[in-house]
Amino acid sequence: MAPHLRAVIFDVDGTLADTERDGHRPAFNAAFAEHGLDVEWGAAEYGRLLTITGGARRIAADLRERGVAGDEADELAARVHRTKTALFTSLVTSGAIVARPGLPELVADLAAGGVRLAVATTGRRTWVEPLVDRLLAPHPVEVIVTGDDVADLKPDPEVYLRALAALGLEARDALAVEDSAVGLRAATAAGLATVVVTNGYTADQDFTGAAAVLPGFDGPEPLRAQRCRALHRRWWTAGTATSGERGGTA
Ligand code: XBP
Ligand code: MG
Repeated sequence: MAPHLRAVIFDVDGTLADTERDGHRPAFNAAFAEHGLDVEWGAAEYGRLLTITGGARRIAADLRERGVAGDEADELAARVHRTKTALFTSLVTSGAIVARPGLPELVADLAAGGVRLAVATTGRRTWVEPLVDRLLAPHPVEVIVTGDDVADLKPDPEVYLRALAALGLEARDALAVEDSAVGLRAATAAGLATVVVTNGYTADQDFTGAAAVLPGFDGPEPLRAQRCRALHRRWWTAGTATSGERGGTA
């Protein structure tokens, strides 16, 4: 039987909004300063650090690189990350973070077509909930799974598996939307067809296995509900194709 698209599960950072370079990064830097640390992540350096998912893990890895011992790095990272989370939450509630162009139209179209909405992110619930509310309201987001809810962060599939379980759906019933190779790996490992919408940090990454790789939601062929359905169906019906053939730029 042909697959039927019942839900779209969105990643948050880089997908719903371009949060990383001018949102999370300055919040991390301000937190370092508040804790008296002489650390400032530049835009290019931050891009490299993004392969380490989860803010606390990212800070700890950088502190270890700078010679801070293992346990001490983890404890200091946890404290700095609490400050960063508070700062970034204030940024979110100030309304400074806006949706990527075309996202509101896609979400409205999905909701109008009866496609359920969910979120699967590495970020912390404290800021994820108000951000999702600001960017996706008035459309109901039934399920939000965050970095607080999982034992293992992306590229582990746990966040997507939990989202599917909470929706009561199989992987075949849903489509993931991601911006990064790490996110694609997580969604693919959960068995999901995945559309990648790239951004400045991720455009050159390897997206083999994606249902499509797009530079944005808008463009000559904007991503809307009908195209999501077509890409989802094609990915599943090309089930015997190699992951390379499933990728591409449709
Ligand atoms: C992106 C991440 C997060 C953010 C920072 O997650 O890896 O760590 O960079 O947020 P996704 P936190 O793309 O899955 O949304 O500081 O709250 O971790
Ligand atoms: Mg992302």
